[in-house]
Amino acid sequence: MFAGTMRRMRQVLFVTGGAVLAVTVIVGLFALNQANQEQLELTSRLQSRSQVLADSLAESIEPSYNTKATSTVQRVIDRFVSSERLAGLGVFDNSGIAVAVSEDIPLPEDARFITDVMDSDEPQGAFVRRDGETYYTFVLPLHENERVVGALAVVQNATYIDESIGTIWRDNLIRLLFQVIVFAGAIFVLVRWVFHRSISKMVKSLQSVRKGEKSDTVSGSSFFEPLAGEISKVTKSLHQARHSASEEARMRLEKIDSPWTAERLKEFIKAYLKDRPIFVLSNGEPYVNAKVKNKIEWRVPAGGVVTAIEPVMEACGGTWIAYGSGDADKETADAEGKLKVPPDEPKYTLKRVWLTPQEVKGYYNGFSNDALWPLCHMAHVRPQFRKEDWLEYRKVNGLFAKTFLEEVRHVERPIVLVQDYHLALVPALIKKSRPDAQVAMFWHIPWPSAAQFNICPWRKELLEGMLGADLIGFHTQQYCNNFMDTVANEVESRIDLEHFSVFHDDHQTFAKPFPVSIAYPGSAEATEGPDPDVLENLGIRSKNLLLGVDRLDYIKGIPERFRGLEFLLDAYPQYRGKVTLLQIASPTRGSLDKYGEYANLVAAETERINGKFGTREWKPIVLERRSYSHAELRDLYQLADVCLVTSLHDGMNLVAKEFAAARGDEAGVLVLSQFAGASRDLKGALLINPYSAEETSAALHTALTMPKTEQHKRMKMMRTSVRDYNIYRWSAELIKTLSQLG
Ligand code: ADQ
Repeated sequence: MFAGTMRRMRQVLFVTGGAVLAVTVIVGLFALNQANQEQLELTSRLQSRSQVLADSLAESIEPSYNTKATSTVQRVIDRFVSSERLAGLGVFDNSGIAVAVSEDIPLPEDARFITDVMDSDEPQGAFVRRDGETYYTFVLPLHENERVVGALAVVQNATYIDESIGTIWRDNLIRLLFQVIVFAGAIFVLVRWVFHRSISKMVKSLQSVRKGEKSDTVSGSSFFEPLAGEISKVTKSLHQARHSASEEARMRLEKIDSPWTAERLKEFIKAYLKDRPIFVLSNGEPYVNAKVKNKIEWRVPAGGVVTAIEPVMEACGGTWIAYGSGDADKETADAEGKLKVPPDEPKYTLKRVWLTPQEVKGYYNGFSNDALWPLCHMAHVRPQFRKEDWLEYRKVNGLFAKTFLEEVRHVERPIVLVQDYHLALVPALIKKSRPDAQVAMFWHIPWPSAAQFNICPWRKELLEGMLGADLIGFHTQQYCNNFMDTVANEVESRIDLEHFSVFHDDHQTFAKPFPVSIAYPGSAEATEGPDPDVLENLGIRSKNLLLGVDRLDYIKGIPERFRGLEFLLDAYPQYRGKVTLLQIASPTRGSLDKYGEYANLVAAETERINGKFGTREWKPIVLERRSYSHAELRDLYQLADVCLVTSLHDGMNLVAKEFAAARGDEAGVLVLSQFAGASRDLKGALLINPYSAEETSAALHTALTMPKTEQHKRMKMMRTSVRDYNIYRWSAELIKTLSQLG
């Protein structure tokens, strides 16, 4: 707020300063012109006066001069000097030697001035400065029988010319000062209170019209009324266009083959849920507020759950309950931990849950990420089951459930979408207090085999917690099958394999695949080409760009990807100096040792491979250990020849889908791990086993030599599948299935 005011103030001062400068220049030029004219006029008058004087004096002197009566000449001079108040007079012979001069006559320093006048036989004048005074010396040749025999110098004090010019400048400066004060004041007032106020008022009014907080009429001050009127008309047409888009979307609702959009989802939700609000519960929040150099900023954290759910919330509105992890999260939320987001254009409510460091350690770092995450991913990292972590996990799940239950105290049949493995116990906790709530749980990571899940000491409690949901969604049918096997092994229940449901404790839970996706069309689609300087700024000049984008997580197979590249450079030396793998890796879960060690391993492998092949001009791997914005990533997706997704195991992997969505040119090749859920959806990708460097290298070679027509064919296939099953359709199908359950 303060920064905004300062910025506006600077703008006002800038405009005022500019105007003052313009006035100063104009007045300055005007004064200069006036001074020049005055000088010319005064000088010309002085010259003609001197000429007249010199002529009449010459007439008196020439007879005496002819008779060489020096004393007579001297007398004439003295009399003239005193009677005409001259500064001096002098008569010189034809070699320039003084014949008779008045006392202390100021003459030009260059003695040749007088002889030059005689040589040219042309009268001339010159200004002379002496003792702070200015004199004008006019020299006239004297004649005898038309022959120049000497010269007469008439000297007048010309200081008054300087004084007169000085007065002109002084008067003009005073006038300028006065004008500047009046002018600057007027402009300041005009800009600050008339333009600025009116424009701010109009912007505010326009914003509330855009957000639908008021009708279509934009208001401004009377000064801007015509403009405000025009904008109102445009807003009205926009509103009408929105309305007809929404009508169209409503009409298309039942047409299966038309693409899903945010608008269509909105209409669908209206039709299906009437006015029932949607609640989302997840560990991670979509917007984190953090202090950067004493300023509060917000960022969207890197991660698949946020990428998937955010567009749905933007389209449908509702409340998203999540852990507030940013160091400025409390300051930016109200007393209930709530704020409207997205910050730029609020569309739904984010309610933050506050956790203690001990809870974060046990529930998040401990049980969620050090036990469940490795348990569900086959990445050969041993899960750590600690009783104290489990207790915190139970406690925090209870806290999330309680927060939700308070929020829906007055809501009938609330709909809630519980996200991911951090909150497995929440569905049963909700159902226990609110049997009328419709609960869906989405499991964003793989579900392992029953035998693998069996090693978890609290498997039964976890499964029973999940079975509180009416619907459990997984990315693939395989994960649903694994889940059913696990339930059959561990929980006393009846399994209905025909409908893929479980009866447990008089409650039926359905398990279904809903392959998660991204918002496409939407921000994933680029409207303009990538910024070509991006690679130059990273020092990448290679002919071919290979790209990896991941959280720095051991399931993502980053060192394996590097070894695939190493294999390629060994097997096909022709690629040395020609290809660079740009790896964007955002640090994640930093407080867990395994993640620190993994980050070090990735850095060490980068160094090793760069040391092995790199030259002064070229590095095979460029590692960027930071988070990129979605817009920056889109540029890179568009510039890449090959995108590498080599997860050792991955629920879905949205980077693969983002790459396809960004390629409006239908070029580029996706090399994709067969162990990522996305390999089921993206049929145009080159599938690999990431554990085999040889296979990765062979796929890279195929990708780098793939004809354009083949690339187009494959990319088109992938884009069609992402467009047809985008995140809007994903959520529509999930919500539709849930709402039809009872
Ligand atoms: P993640 O494991 O986080 O998600 P993924 O699906 O690939 O993995 O999504 C990552 C998201 O974060 C993408 O939108 C990507 O653009 C972004 N991202 C990754 N690295 C980034 C970086 N360096 N800078 C900025 N953004 C970055 C989990 C599961 C996945 C599943 C999703 C959704 O592990 O298997 O696909 O949830 O269900």
